[in-house]
Amino acid sequence: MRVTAAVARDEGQPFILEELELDQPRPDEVLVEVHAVGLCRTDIALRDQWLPVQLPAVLGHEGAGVVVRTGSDVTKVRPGDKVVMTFASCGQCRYCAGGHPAYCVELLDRNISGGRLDGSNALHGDGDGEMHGFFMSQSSFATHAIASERNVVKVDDGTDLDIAGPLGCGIQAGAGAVINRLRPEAGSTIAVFGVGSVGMAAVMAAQLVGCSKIIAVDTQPDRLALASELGATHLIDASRVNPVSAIQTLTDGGVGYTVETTAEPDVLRQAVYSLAALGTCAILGLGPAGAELSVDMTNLLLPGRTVTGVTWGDSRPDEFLPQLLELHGQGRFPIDRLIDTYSMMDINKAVEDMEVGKCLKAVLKPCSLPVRGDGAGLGMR
Ligand code: CXF
Ligand code: ZN
Repeated sequence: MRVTAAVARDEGQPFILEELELDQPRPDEVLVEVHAVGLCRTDIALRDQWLPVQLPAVLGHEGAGVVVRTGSDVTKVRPGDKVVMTFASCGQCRYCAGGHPAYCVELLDRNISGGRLDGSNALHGDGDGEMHGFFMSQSSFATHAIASERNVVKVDDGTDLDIAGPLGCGIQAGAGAVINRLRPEAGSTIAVFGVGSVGMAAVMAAQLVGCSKIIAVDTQPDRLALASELGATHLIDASRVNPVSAIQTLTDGGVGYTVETTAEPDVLRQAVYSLAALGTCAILGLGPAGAELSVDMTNLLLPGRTVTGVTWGDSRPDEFLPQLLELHGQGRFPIDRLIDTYSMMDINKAVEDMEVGKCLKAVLKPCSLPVRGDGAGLGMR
């Protein structure tokens, strides 16, 4: 079928809206009409080749929509069901079997290669137009997407699809790092470095689990102000003060937990050095290739501090995403406060707004290209 998709053709270049051909779902796959899709920093980082995803590609991995058709083996969903698309995993390795699919042994191959494991793609350009079109088992910067049964999460009929997509990646990552992995005890202290959408989800989760001091660290005053409304008890503007000393003063020597969302090596270092003895720092972001962290073995590590990477909130999405939606429905997890909506036509504006911090989380509404010819002059193919 014909679909309209935002294509990443060249490193660092704007996305281009194009008409492409989408295959029918395979037996274990699902065809989804995409109603809305979040823009994640990883989409931008991969377009810019921080990891070698193959281009041209249709990115997008926070899709929410309605099932149109299912492959013959699919039992989890039916046509008409609302779904959120999330990360892919094999379901069989020891990590998947142990309830940690975000650490699947095939995680990078299934999510970052751009295509299916067998090298095939669900999307194709016209003629010999090669297209990598199964990114994170969805390629959802498009009017329609093919996903695997395993990475669609069925959500309630009443779910607002315009805000649900980011649960598939960024929101799940921030909230899950706290709720599923760090598991701070009620009354404990936590600092969140970088309150973009992922950090904001971590702040909301820290409030949900009863942290007594929730310290938001950022360089943008408007983000800090929102973090305060969403649960942060203390705010640190890292452009004005040294966050490590400020945190040590606020907490009598360091926090029990830190969440690092910026993927900047210097900020990660601050997040590690802000920990009290026995504290744990969770690293969430995709950093520059080859970036390293060096820490003092004796003074920092021997007193029991832990530094750990947390992908997709170490979550089991079929359970965790509906739980987060339930909390949202109760007004206890207001992710709508993080979101600005754009037409897919304006994807490059959304990228720019997110990069300069004008918007925390852009959600794109897919649209079809104007009838061939009308796009002339709009910079579209
Ligand atoms: C990232 C997490 C780190 C590995 C690449 C994907 N998550 C999605 O945005
Ligand atoms: Zn993401």
